[in-house]
Amino acid sequence: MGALGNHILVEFMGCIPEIMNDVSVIEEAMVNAADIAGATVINSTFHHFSPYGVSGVVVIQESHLAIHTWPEYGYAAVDLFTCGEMDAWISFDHLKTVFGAQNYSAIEMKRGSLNLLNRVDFDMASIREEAKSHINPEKFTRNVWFTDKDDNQALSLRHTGEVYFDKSSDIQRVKVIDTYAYGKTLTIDNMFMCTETDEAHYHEMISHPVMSTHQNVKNVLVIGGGDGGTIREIFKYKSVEAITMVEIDNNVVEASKEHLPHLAKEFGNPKLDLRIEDGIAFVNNAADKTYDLVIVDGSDPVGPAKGLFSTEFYSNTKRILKDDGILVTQGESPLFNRPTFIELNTTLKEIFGKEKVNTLLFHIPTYPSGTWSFQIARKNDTDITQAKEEFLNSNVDTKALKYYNPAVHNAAFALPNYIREFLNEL
Ligand code: SPD
Repeated sequence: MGALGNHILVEFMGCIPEIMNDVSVIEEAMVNAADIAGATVINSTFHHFSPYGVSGVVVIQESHLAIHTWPEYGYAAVDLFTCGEMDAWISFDHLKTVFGAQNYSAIEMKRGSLNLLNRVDFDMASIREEAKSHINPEKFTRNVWFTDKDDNQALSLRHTGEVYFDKSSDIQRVKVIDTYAYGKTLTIDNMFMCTETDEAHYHEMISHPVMSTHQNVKNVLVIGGGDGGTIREIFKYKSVEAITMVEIDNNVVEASKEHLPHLAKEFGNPKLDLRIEDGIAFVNNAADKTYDLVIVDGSDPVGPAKGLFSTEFYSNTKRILKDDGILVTQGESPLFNRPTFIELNTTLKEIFGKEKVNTLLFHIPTYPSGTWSFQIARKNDTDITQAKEEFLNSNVDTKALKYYNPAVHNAAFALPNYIREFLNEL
């Protein structure tokens, strides 16, 4: 007696870790594995999880192929469930090759043994008639998802599976993917950095509140910011004479120049001194009282950006600011990265003084939780919480901006009670 289906449970071991962490390569390999074995692909759904791992399913008319990967172990658990004539061992061979598996084991089992099943009679004729009206989709639907997550929360964006840029170095992995809802998107180490659609929220809010408060910024230091979005905003002010941008990873600059031209438009500005080197070392060695404004436009506190959250780094930024200088730094999320958010605020208050540090909140849908912050520290007593409308009107066309305006400026410094409470500001 036969069975309805055949199920091969596969352990692929010693696989190439980079491939095990690459949702686009895995999706393509799984769809091709189905295809070359003669299956009809109906749909594919794949998720990448930050920092590691991919899960996905290819639904085929003949059942499904599924995968879960653990890149840190070079391991993939694969299910090849088929019925009919399809030979799933062809899919197996294809995946073994693409994944570079050094080792494998497989258990093959029959599913739906006809020894155990009783066939139920039903009206086949009418079902056949109805079936004629169903046609298989001309092109199967792909669902490839990028997920930025911690242990308890995640944000996923569906993308086309197309990867425009993908370079890894000792520093980090930089990618540009194409998301359906937010356009081209820069990711670093599998975390969202900027999307075409909402990058302006971030870059306008890191720039205009501090630029308009200071009112005469001439010399600027940007640490990080290799995508170019921040300098694009800062160069809107006529007073700016020089920007030194210290970006640790040239791949970020390259990715942006090649694929995100709306961000990269000021890289050719002759007032820009772009240095590809470590921002922390640069700040350590910079001369006292040099800058009107220091902007720390870094990524999250893992990998190379970790040192951008330390006491030593911020003591040095204070030292290199002029007496009326201002520091603005990427402050993480009060909802997603609360310990880092609090620690950074506390560190800055210790260094600059409690009254000279302000938290600015803004909305950005593509960062986990959607609520993000900048911490702003001043050396003098200028009030940053009220927009300087007159100055803004005569310097920037705020109506042409996407997110920032004077009312948004004022509102951004209003903190909800729960945040004031954990920042000890109630
Ligand atoms: N979790 C995302 C934090 C990213 C901060 N940096 C973004 C760089 C934009 N220039």
